[in-house]
Amino acid sequence: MEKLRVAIQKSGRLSDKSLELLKEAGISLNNGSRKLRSVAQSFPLEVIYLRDDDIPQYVEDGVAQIGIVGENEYAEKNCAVDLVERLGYSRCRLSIAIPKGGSYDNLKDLNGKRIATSYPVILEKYLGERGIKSDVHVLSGSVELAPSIGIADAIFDIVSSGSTLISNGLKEVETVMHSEAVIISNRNLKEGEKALLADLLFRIRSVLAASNNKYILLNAPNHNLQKIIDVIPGMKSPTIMPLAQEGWSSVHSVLSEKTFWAVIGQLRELGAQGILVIPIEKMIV
Ligand code: PRT
Ligand code: ZN
Repeated sequence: MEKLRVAIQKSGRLSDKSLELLKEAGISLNNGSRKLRSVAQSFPLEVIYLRDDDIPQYVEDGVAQIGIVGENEYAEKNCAVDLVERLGYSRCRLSIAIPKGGSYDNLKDLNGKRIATSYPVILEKYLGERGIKSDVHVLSGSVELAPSIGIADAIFDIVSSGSTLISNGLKEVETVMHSEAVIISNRNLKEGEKALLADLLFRIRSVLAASNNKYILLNAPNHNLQKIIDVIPGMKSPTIMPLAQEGWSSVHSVLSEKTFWAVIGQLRELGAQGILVIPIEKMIV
């Protein structure tokens, strides 16, 4: 019988959330503590644990049919794999930074400059497309130290909060790409593997949709009912039920996390009362 092999980072910023996602998709693994490999009980799937740098190549080679990596590793390794889903966690950006006292107007200022990075492929593509010729130095770690020890004029690295840059006396001057965890897939899956991947993606999308949405219940004065419905359209349209009290209705709907606070504000202005917001466990879209 076909089985999906999924490559996940062994230990690092992607590991816990990736395992958590599989768990929420109903896939429980037989050994809680991470080893080299674990087998799922309720789904024909096994997980292999690797360094994130190695995952794109293993997926291209078909050692694993799919993998979860940062989009930056997917872009840097430039392997022949497909990006099949964005997962929304481990978000960061990849930026160029220079010493904070340095002057900077635009990318042309980087012509002829030495830039230290662990992501030469992404950087050279970005500079090349814009006609900039810099001297790219590849370092495997501690890139942020390069300017202060005199081996580079600028760096290109991952930024999240920005505090690493600040504590190394650097300032961000260009954001080159945004990254988040993504699922990548081998391009030559067998029919059975494709079907398993489709099933897994269906589950994962239900988990993601649920975490991006909330269930909302509220009491609306009938004279503003249409305006309130316009603010919260819901998945198809909201459910409306009359309240025992004359002139009022109960409205049930689904709200996106992104617009949540803005919508709540509008609902209150329209006279909505008794607003309840409830997490959704799974959302089948
Ligand atoms: O051992 P292995 O090779 O598997 O792990 P790794 O050390 O290469 O990767 P890891 O676990 O550090 O990161 C895995 C992935 O998480 C990265 O490829 C990114 O896609 C994503 N990610 C998200 C980050 C960060 N946020 C992050 N902040 N990866 C690294 N950082 C580092 C960054 O290198 C810099 O030194 O954190 C520092 C910057 O953070 P701020 O908050 O100070 O700006
Ligand atoms: Zn790595």
